[in-house]
Amino acid sequence: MPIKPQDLRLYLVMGSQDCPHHDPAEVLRAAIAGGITMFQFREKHSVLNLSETVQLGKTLRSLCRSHRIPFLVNDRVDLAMILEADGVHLGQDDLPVPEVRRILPPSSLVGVSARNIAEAKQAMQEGADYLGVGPMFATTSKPDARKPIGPSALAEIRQAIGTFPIVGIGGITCQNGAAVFQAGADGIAVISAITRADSPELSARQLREL
Ligand code: TZP
Ligand code: MG
Repeated sequence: MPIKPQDLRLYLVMGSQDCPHHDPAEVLRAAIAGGITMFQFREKHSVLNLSETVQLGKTLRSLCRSHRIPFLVNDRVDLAMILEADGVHLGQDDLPVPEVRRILPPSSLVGVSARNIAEAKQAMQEGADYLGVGPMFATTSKPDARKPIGPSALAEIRQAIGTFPIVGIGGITCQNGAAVFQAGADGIAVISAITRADSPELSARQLREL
């Protein structure tokens, strides 16, 4: 089943490392109440061991399932299979899309990170369902993030690839998110704007209004 571009509108990316103030399941529950449209489980540089990761993944997976929110896993195709995820999100250094497609169920969604037109076109040719383009702005959630490319780079990618689904990511907030939509994104992906907010629900609601 192809992705519905409206599912990208407000995409929460999160792992336990992103939730210093609240329990991750509570953050996800609040974010769903606030109107997120898609979720990615991204356990990175976390203190959880693998069995704790699976346990947390199952909890988050079941919350998404009961609210019909697509649940994707970052990088880890094995974890995606264990959790019966709706798909995976792959970076440029992760497994190649065609190989991943061979082992995931046929209807799985595969997202790919792209920073420029060449990476975007390659991901499309290899069969990605959507592109994550960024970092839009400076981010503190990804220690190894490259230099921000800004909404103008997303606009150039949009120009080059037509209507293919794109979500912008990196440093997006209520204040700067509108610029990402204006550049042609179908949606915005955020970590800290929701996970580190005093009220993740209110923050999700405000981001949805963009
Ligand atoms: N990929 C590019 S930037 C980023 C990821 C996972 C981090 C986004 O986090 P935040 O807190 O929304 O800047
Ligand atoms: Mg990755």
